[in-house]
Amino acid sequence: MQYFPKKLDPTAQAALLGDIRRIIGHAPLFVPTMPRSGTPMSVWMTNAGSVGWVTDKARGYRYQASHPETGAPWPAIPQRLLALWAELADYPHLPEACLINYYGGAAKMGLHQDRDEEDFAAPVLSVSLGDTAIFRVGGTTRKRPTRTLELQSGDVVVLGGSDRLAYHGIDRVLAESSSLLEEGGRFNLTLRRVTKPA
Ligand code: MD3
Ligand code: FE
Repeated sequence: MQYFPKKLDPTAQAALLGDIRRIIGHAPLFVPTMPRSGTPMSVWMTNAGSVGWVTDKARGYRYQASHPETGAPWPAIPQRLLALWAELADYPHLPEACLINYYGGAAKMGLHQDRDEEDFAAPVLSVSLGDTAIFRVGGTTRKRPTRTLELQSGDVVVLGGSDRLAYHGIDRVLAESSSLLEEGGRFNLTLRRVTKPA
């Protein structure tokens, strides 16, 4: 895990936020639901890229090429995120999905692994915008000890190598810790390679 605190300055954060708002204008945030139970997650989501990560009661976790509610293809991944990937990912192929998570008031994300991708050789690159999150990361089994890290607006984390399959989650988001989002809350963007390159 490589941590790049304040990798994006306030000007770059505002520019990226503009990209995200434009994406949400075309691909609205939706409420994902858990496989089988149908319990709604507290985080709202959308995606950019050739495929996006979605989940619902009937079909579970998966990547698909279209928005689950509008049926439209996802918008393209913003150039400034592709540039960040080229700079930091140390991986010779493009990312295919940019999952956009929005955390309002009490949203959180339980401890989990990201394992719906075919290619674990590619890292996951995360960018945080808005209020500070308490991020928890452990080892590759649930039993391993975990530690917490505050992710602030503009921070970038690259999860590669043996950490690619580390358990991780968001315990909570600290209200009013950033003024980037007028409505408050936090966006997290994760860039992912989904398919194995030919
Ligand atoms: C550690 N998102 O979307 S980003 C997710 O802040 C997710 O929204 C969190 O976990 C968020 O799946 C955490 C940081 C992150 C992303 C991927 C990882 C940490 C990771 C993959 C492996 C290990
Ligand atoms: Fe994750």
